Amino acid sequence: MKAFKNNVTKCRREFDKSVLQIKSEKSLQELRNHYLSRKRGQLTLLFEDLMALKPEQRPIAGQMVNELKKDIQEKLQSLKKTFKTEEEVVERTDFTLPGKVRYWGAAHPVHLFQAEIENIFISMGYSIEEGPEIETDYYNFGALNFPPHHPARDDWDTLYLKDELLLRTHTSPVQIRVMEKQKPPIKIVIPGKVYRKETPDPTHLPMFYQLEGLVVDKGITFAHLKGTLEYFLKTLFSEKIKMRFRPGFFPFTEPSAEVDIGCTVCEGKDEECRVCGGSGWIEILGSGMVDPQVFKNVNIDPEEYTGFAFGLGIDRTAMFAYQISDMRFFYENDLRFIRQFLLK
Ligand code: 2NM
Repeated sequence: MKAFKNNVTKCRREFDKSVLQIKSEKSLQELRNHYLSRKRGQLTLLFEDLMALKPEQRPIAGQMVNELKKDIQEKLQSLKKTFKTEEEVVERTDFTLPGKVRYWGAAHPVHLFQAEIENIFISMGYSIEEGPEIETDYYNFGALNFPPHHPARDDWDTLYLKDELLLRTHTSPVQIRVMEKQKPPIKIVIPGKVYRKETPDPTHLPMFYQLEGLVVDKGITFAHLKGTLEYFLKTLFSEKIKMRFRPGFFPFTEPSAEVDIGCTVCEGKDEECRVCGGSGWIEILGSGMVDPQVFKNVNIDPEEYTGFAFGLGIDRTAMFAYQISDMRFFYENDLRFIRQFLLK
């Protein structure tokens, strides 16, 4: 009886050990056969040994073997279940379904275009300057020679915050700040957000991007302005682009000129062109020679120094360059739109 008991314990120990090695349904089946096979299974052998015991010992011995058998069956059953669930998961995965698409971010087209413009000016020796978007009335208007009741100061165009504070309507206040601090020669471009009280439509936004430039040195003439802007526009658009200078007016430059380029869409051939309105020309830049009064405001002697300045809307110009029909597309944050410009 003692030897029989030892055999049962040994069998249980061996089973407990082998069950830990089971990694597949196949090895599970092999283990089941080894213990529960009717012909040569370990339990069958134990039952055979049991018959060799004295009749009065058999019930207790039988109980021991039955308990072991039950434990082995339960353990094998639960193992089988874990394999089943793994199998079912594999079966339920439909690899023909489209994967989860993760959209990654992209450089914004307006910023890409801004970088393109900046690089042209960097190649000409300009440096990039930035300044605050909240400005005082003086930096946005006064120092730039706007008379006190100039219509641009009207609430209609300018977003006032409180008292003397407003959202800058152009980046020119940065030019004033630089000229106050830095002696000529000055050769800078200033990109940044500007604000105007506008209702959004295909060509107007209450916030847009501008890039302005300023050159101040001894002997700077309108010829420098013209040559610089011609080189800039030909590099940005194409060597073949048509250009024209028209007289214009700004309080801070004298003389002033508007710069047009030949329409990039219809090339002047479509009388009903939606981009140029049939005129064949697109207004692209404002420019001029810095007014002597502006120099006086920042303590630069206009008898010693002259300079030119210019400005353009980055998003507006990007619209022509990329032939986008509505400037609002830039700010709808639709990745399908924004990601198109990655490779340009
Ligand atoms: C423009 C057009 C023409 C300009 C002038 C100045 C300053 F500060 F020197 F007076 N800054 N920017 C200027 C001149 C800007 O943008 C359409």
